[in-house]
Amino acid sequence: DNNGAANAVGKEVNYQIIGIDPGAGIMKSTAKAIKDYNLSDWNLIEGSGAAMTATLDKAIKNEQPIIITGWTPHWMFNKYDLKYLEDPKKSFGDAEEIHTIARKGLKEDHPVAYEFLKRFKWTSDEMGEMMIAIQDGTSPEQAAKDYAEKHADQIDEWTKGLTPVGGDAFKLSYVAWDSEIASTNLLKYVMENKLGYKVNALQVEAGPMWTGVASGDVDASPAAWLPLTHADYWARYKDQVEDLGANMTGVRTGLVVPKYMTDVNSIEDLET
Ligand code: PBE
Repeated sequence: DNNGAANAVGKEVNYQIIGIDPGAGIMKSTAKAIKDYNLSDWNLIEGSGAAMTATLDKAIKNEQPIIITGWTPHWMFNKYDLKYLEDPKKSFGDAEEIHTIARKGLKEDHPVAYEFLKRFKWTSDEMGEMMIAIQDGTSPEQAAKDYAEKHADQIDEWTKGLTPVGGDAFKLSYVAWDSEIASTNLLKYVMENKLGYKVNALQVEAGPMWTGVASGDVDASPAAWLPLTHADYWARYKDQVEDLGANMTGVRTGLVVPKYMTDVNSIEDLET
């Protein structure tokens, strides 16, 4: 629709949507939203998760309008008053989950790790505890230790009856998205301190995260957002990986703005 508010907001933010790394699924979903909602005047800006949150922080300090690609769980929703723009055309899907994926043959080669990774499942609030601690300056390693100590019962459930191994090497891959920094560091902590593994957590881009597991170079990753966000990667690699199931349900991606942008409530409002 052609309302004045939408034209105003486009001008105010220079028709820019502040994105993250180009391999992220949310960048593909945003490109789809730009088509679905006829936002041909708009540009999706590439960057990184860290650059996006730095730009957001600056805008909020100056109470300026800004549109970002956002997702939950994320500490930014605790730190700032933000809202998702409604997405009536479902460009960002719904009922999204985070899955753990493993290389073929993991069950035979590392049955203890395999069973642990299958059991690993937590909530968005739980991940939020770790994410906020890291954002407040705790190192990811220390945040994982603190989480594991505070949630000892949960860690016991994940590791119950599993006999620790004697220093086997294990490779995890993840992307430097704040949510995945938290999950990967927790897995590394538990596998090293409760299950006797020596874990190498490789920080990579989204494409290599999938190809690493598909080729067998990497043992597993807790960072597959399905069914929509990583739909392209899943379509390409589903026969070369094993899906160990959801480690978190009820996650979400979309376009996000500060709540003080009261004139903009739906992606439809961005149409010029
Ligand atoms: N994210 C966070 C990722 C998955 C995790 C939503 C930024 C993405 O691929 O878009």
